[in-house]
Amino acid sequence: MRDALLATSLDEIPLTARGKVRDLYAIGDELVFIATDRISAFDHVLGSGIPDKGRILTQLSHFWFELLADTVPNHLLESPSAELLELLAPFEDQIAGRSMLVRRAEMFPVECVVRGYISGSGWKDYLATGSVCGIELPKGLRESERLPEPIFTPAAKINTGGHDENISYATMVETIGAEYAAELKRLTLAIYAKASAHAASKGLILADTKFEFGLVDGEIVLADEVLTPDSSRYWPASEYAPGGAQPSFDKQYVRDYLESIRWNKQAPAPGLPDEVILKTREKYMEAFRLITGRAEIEIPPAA
Ligand code: PZK
Repeated sequence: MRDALLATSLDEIPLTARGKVRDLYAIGDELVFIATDRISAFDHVLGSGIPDKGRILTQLSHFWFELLADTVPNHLLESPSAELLELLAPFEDQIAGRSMLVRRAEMFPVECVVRGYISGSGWKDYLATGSVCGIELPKGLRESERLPEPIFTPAAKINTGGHDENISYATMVETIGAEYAAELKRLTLAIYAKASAHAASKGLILADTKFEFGLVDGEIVLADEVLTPDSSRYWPASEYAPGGAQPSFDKQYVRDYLESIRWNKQAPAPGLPDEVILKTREKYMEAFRLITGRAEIEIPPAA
């Protein structure tokens, strides 16, 4: 097994943003997303990584961008500049197979969430108010139940580690304007329709997912990572049992382990035993194989 890549460094290329799991570098209007092998659980980045996780998720994002290309334009660079490729060449081992070269976009400050099933923060809000983001739902829904139709539930990005805050569509309109709000909602529901149908054909329920959009030269593009297990809830259809929380497709071994050692969920987060790392890696690969129909990820020779 290869080592997990936990941190990146591209020397003089400036780091623009470091997320829990991904590092973002910028050279002018060209950006380099690098998905590391870091894994988070219970809102903390854990002490161990999952080898190849970043490659698996990046290649899954690329698969979805291509499948969705006739539904929405995206932020992937069609032809990265020679200057960019030359600058990145010395760092092939950190980049190959786990990076996205993307166009700088003016990001909309809204998370575009779509839910086909009631789970997570949606379930919490429903229990408290009977609605999610101001959308009234039928009474008597059970946790994880399929909704009568998919709902668009935007959220405001909260920086500095906080959770995003669900907002009403009216608040989204106040934030970005009625025209952009309507178009992002339309795109989000159209992408979900296509992606959830693909997932269903592979035996997976796409319970919910989150998109980020931006503007490039005045055009709305789908940005960020897309439809990965880090941004989506996938459930095996064969094990679906509404009436409670569904096990996480990818992180259940991790959560079970962390509960078993009774970690108090305060920093520093513990590392993981080899068996948990290996089983979790296999879950990410299983998701990749099911969704893409490919047996293996690509491991570039440089890496
Ligand atoms: C952008 N993030 C989130 C945070 C990451 C990613 N195409 C774009 N143009 C400009 N900015 C962004 C994007 C995209 N996508 C995305 N922040 C800015 C983020 C931390 C680490 F890898």
